[in-house]
Amino acid sequence: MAVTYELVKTCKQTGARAGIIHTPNGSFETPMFMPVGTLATVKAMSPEELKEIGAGIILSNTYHLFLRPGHDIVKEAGGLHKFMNWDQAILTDSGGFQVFSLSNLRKIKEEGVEFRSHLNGEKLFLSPEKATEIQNALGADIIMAFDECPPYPADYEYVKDSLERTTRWAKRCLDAHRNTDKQALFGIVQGGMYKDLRIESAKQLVDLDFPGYAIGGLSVGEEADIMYEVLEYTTPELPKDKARYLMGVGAPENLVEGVIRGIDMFDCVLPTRIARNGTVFTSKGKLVIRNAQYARDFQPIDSDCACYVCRNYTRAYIRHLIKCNEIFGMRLTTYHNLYYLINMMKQVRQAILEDRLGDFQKHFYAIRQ
Ligand code: PRF
Ligand code: ZN
Repeated sequence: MAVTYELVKTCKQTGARAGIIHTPNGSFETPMFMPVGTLATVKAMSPEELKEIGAGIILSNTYHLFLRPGHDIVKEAGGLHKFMNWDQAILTDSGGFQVFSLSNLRKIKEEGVEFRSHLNGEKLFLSPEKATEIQNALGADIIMAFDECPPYPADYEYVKDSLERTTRWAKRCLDAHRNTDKQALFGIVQGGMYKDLRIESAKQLVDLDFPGYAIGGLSVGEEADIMYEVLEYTTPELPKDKARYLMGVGAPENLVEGVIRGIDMFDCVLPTRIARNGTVFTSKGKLVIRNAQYARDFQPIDSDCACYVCRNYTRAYIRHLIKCNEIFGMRLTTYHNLYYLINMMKQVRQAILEDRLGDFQKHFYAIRQ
């Protein structure tokens, strides 16, 4: 198998999992947050910096690389790892979600999705076969099935039809996959916020025996408690010896709650996106560095953070750079936010190993303002 999940420990306080995921481009410890490199770059970060902060895997996007520069060019370069000079693991999302969130005028048919490029309006088509072919050309270690992420809210009948189509599409992705020894294809559980539909979706995908499973269709505008509830009844349906990935979730408290409900991997543009407009994570909660109150604040972003940025730069300086739209300001805030999440996950993993994630969770909320 191209990718295997090794379960190392289950926390006695919470049931959370500590593991290791082995891929052809190295192993990484879980739970893990994956930085997003949509266009074959994690905005403002070099591969060397990503390694320095402990990112063992990054995520990239089929939809974007299909539009620009085209998967043929990435393939000609020797694949995505070589193209972007990243020698550790990569996961590509299938485009299933981006087609719905970014493109215009999409038409969903059994065959696939017709849509117009968000860049130039060009008429394009993605199907399970096409999304798999593109991901085979890009060569990521983990690739995703082509799915439909229904909007929220959506009525029961719509979500039921949608998840059943997503299962048929998942089967077509498996049949189209040409590189099973080097790339693991993960299935994506859908089913909206309906318990029986989530369970139906999970059972259908587990029957297809994917090497790993994602939970899609969450963090689409629902309350956090609803997301937690969906996780509570969905993860028990998934095999214990395979990785579970919660797609598009990246707020610190959502990561802690997701891990407690059995999730191993997360990704989200949130830490990098908010960093570029000057919002940073700290152990006491989010801080908007643009605010006037930091103009003469010569402390680091987070005095509990050991990152390069917090060891060398002040809030006042970073605020100045961000206010002036200086590139270096965005590099510093991005570096800190990614370090913060990856380091938080390391602490979560250590707490799992020592059967005290419940205590960690209490302390995590207690110090937030
Ligand atoms: N499907 C895919 N990618 C995704 C999602 C999904 O449902 C989400 C939902 N939050 C984020 N990214 N393929
Ligand atoms: Zn820091």
